[in-house]
Order: sequence, then structure tokens, then C-alpha cells
Amino acid sequence: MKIAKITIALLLSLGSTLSQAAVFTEDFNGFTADQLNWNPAGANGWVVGPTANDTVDLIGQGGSFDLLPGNGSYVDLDGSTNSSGVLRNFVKLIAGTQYTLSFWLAGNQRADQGTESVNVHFGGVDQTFNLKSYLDPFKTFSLIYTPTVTDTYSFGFTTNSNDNVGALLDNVSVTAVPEPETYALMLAGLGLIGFSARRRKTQA
Ligand SMILES: [Ca+2]
Ligand SMILES: [Ca+2]
Ligand SMILES: [Ca+2]
Repeated sequence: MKIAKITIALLLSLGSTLSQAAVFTEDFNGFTADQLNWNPAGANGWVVGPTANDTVDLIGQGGSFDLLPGNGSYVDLDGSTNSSGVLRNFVKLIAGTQYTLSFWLAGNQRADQGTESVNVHFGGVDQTFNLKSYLDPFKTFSLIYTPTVTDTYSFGFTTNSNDNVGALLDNVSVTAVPEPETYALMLAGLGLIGFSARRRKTQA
């Protein structure tokens, strides 16, 4: 009975993990600020481009530009070359599964430049988010995409700011919402455990 209880607990924790199954996570805190014109060189899959002159900055804690303290490292989507880059990454997505790209965006926090926009791409979806320079601290935004074909898809962030003072990005994740069948399988598993536990009890 004890083993059954432990197994049920494990299954339940697996269930809560599955309900927000993370395919990708990044808080940028593993990267040290300041890295102006940041070249991640594929670290955790990140690339910046399309050309070497299109840049982003890695700023935050321990650097000269910790504009929103308490968030470790984060990204200024407009680098230091007067040409903002596209910060891109790639994930393998399964056909028919719904995925959520979640991310934090904030205004530039440095100069009143009114509203600047950030274009976000995820699989087959693109959306523009508007950030006010000082009035928007980090807020969570998301995009949802359900691919029809299992494949590797890109997601990326870029701003229309090309003056080196750009909107900020932190805490990027891609999570899968599991199919109803996954829950059905888990419930079937729980039923089986209950059955074998009862059988052992009867035998004893
Ligand atoms: Ca961070
Ligand atoms: Ca910059
Ligand atoms: Ca700007």
C-alpha cells in the first residue's frame, strides 16, 4: 500500500509537470553583464543576426545598465550598432500539440522615446507588442502556436528601435499543453495501481 501511495504521488507530480511541460526555458542569468553587441554563439541555442551589424546587448546585474534590478541578466533588444538584431532560437514541436511561447518585455527604462514595438515570431505566428519607454516595467506576454507538421520551428524577438536604446527581454519559455489522451493514460495508470493495491490487500 505504501508503494502504491508513493507511485500515486509520483504520478500526480508528473501530471502537474505535464500540464506545463517545458520545451525550452531561458532567464539569461547564466550570462554575465555587460556584453554589448552580445554574441551568444549558440549558447542554449541563441543566435543574433541576420548580419554581424544587427545586434542586441546582454545587460543587467553586475553591469553598468542594470535598469530593472532584481532580474539578473536580461537583453536590450537594440544593441550598440544603431541596428537592432533579431534574437532567435529553435525548438522541435510535435504536430497537433499546442505550445505557448511566454516572455517578459519592458520599455527601455533609459530615455523617453514614446512607444517602441517588439516583433515576436513563433512558428507560423507573428505579433507586435508595444512598450512605453519608462511606463512599462517587465510584464509577461505570450504567443500560442499549434503546428500541423512535426518539425523544428524558430522563435525570435526584434525591435523597431535602431538607436541603441531598446525594449528589454527576459524569461523566455516554450511550454506544451498536453493532449487530453495524456490525462486519460494517467488516469488509467492510477486505476491500475488502485486495482493491484486492492488485490495485494485481498491476498494478504
Ligand atoms: Ca534574468
Ligand atoms: Ca543597446
Ligand atoms: Ca529606441
